[in-house]
This record gives sequence, structure tokens and C-alpha cells, in this order.
Amino acid sequence: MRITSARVIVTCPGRNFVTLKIETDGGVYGIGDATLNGREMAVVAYLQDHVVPALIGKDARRIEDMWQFLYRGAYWRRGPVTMRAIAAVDMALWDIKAKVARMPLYDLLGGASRERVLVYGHANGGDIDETVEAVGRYIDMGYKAIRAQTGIPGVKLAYGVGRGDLHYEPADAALPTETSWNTPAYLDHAPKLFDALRDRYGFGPHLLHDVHHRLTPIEAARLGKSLEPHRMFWIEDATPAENQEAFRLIRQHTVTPLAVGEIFNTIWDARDLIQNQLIDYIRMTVVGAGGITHLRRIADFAAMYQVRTGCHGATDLSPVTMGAALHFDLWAPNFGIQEYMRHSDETDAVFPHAYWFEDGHLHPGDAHGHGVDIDEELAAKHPYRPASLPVARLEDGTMWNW
Ligand code: EZ4
Ligand code: CO
Repeated sequence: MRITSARVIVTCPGRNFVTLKIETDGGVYGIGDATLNGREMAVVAYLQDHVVPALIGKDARRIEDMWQFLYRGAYWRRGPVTMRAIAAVDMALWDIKAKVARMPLYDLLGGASRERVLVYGHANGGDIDETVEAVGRYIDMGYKAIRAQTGIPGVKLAYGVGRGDLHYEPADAALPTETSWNTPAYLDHAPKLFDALRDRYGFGPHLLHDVHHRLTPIEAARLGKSLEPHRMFWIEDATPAENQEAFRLIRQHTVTPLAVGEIFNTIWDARDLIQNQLIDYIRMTVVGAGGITHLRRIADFAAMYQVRTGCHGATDLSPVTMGAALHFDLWAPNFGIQEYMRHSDETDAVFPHAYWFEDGHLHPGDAHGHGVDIDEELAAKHPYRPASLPVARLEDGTMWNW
């Protein structure tokens, strides 16, 4: 089964997505996601100029060999651009293999380990009252786990707070929007949100919170301690993780569970965190970490240290990644939770998919392959629009982590 063509499709049904479609001489095709929010065209060039020409004529069945060819073959290894390009090829080849085998991808991976996949939604509001109401709407929709973010007095455009109601889309302008940050105000305010949420809804719903790399390790430790009474499901990206050792300090101070890894690309970014049991959930997903082939290795490594998966699932990961991740989630023995920021109807129309939501859970569906397709005609009606992620500054103008 030879690869006869590979095409990169860029579309913007409300936000930008980069998709790879691989076709074979048997007529079976596969779809992969290569979206890198705010830097989309770098991956487009990487694929078109450096990967696609080498795919033509190759045996589509040899997924592992292809992964090694693209990873070792690039010589430079790793990085968000390279690993997304590899992920797109890998996802498409797994899609093809499962279609040829006439199986849903989760069956090919070893079969379902559970009936359905626990997901968490994103609730947010300009202030605590609004966020409490927003969480209530998610509970009404059946969600069992909800991430809560709120505006902070004195902070301009706090992370995670949408302008609309249920959708939050951070890449909101062609050039980076300037936002501000104030750590003391945040450390004072965040526990009050979770006081209000536990007061109102009790301990039934799982609550999560994303710190989005804003704190230093000792500040993160303080936040973790102050949120212990609220029994969080996790706090996420409490501090930047280039220095994996930084998490040891947080760990020594708090039993609040820690999640990290949505910006990691390979197992090497998380090796120390996992083998020293400095985290509880690893956030890498299919598109960010080199596809199913590499993510499966990460999950198996994490399982040895009782670290569970918590795949990134923001809207900048296309429905193709969502579909592939749900098959992975249904299989992974050490699955923890899946983030689920629902896509807009416009996006869903371009990417018809087999996965479905019910009662706070997603199921990948039983279509052969990963179950997500692209409507190319419709995709062509939504041309690329430059979009950047915001930046954040402290009050004195110092650049900070957005
Ligand atoms: O800000 O994916 O947990 N989710 C997140 C996301 C990220 C976006 C950046 O493109 O942190 O909302
Ligand atoms: Co996050």
C-alpha cells in the first residue's frame, strides 16, 4: 500500500487549522492534524517543503518506520514544529491502518479499557459571581468535571476569561494582544473563587484550574496549599517546566494534584517529572507529542509511576486531534481525564466526526479509523487569517508568561 499523495489543507472556520490528508493507491486515505496555534504557517512550510516530497511512494503500513525516519531523519529532533509535522503523518497513517483493518482505532491499539471518556469543560466569567453561574451551566449540561477561571481585580484580560459565553478563543488578533498580570492579586483572589464554588455546588463536581505558567515555584506551592481545602482535581501549569526540578519544590509543600505538559513535545520534556513522581497528570496530546506512536510510549512510561493522562483539548487542537485523542483515551490503561473545549458549529461542519458527548463523557464512536474527516470544499470557503496568542506584562511593563 503506497502513498500516492499528501496534501496540506489550511482552513479557518472561526479559527485556523492545518490538516494533512494522505492518500494511498488502495484508495484509502487518512487525516492528521498539524495545527500550532499562532505559528500555523511554520508547520505548513515544514510539511510541504520538507516532509510531503519524502512521503510519496512510501509504504503506508510502516508507521513505526515512518516515525523514526521523520524523527531521526530530521537530524535536529524535537520542537513544536517538527513534532506536529510528525504527528500529522502519524495520525493519518494510524487512520489508514485502522480503516484497512476495518476497526475503530481504539480496537487496533488494544481495545477499550473503559466504556467512555471523562471530560472537563471550561467555565469562566469576568468575576467570581459570573464564574459560579458559568460552572452551574456546565453542571446543567451534564459535566462531571469543570475547569474554572475568573477575572481578577486590577488584571487586564486575565487568562481563560472569554468575551463570549461558553467559548473562549485566546488567539484573538493578527498581532499579540497586550494583557497584564499581578501575582499578589491572583493569589489573593483564586481561592475565593473555589470557596464560592464549593459553597454553592459542594464536593460532587470535580474542579480544575489552569495557572498558565504565571507563578514561581514557591508561589505555586502557596497556591496549592491554599487550595487544599477545595480538593481540586488538579492545578495545571503551576510554573514553567523547562526546569523539571522546579516541581519538586511545589511537591514538597502541597498535596494538591499537579498537571503539566500541554506545551511539551516529547517524553524528554517530562522524563524527570514522571520518574520522580513530581506530577499526577501528563497533559501532552496526539498533535503536540508526535502522534499516537509517541504518545503511547509516554503513557506507558507514565503508568510505571502512577502518573495518569490528561490530554490537552483546547479548540486550537482540531477535531482530528480530538477524535484521535479519544481513541487513545479509551484505550490508555492509565487514562485520567480529557480536556474538552467544544468547537464551534462552523468548525464541526468542516470536520465531520464520529465522537459524541453524553452525560459528561465523550465516546470516540465506532467508525473505522479515528472517525474524523475533512470536508475540503467547505474548508476552502474559510481562508487562513493570521492570528496570534496574547502576551502578558507585569504592571511595570516587564514581559511575563502569558
Ligand atoms: O491556552 O491551547 O488548558 N488549556 C490551555 C489552552 C491554551 C491554548 C493555547 O493555544 O491552556 O487554552
Ligand atoms: Co492549559
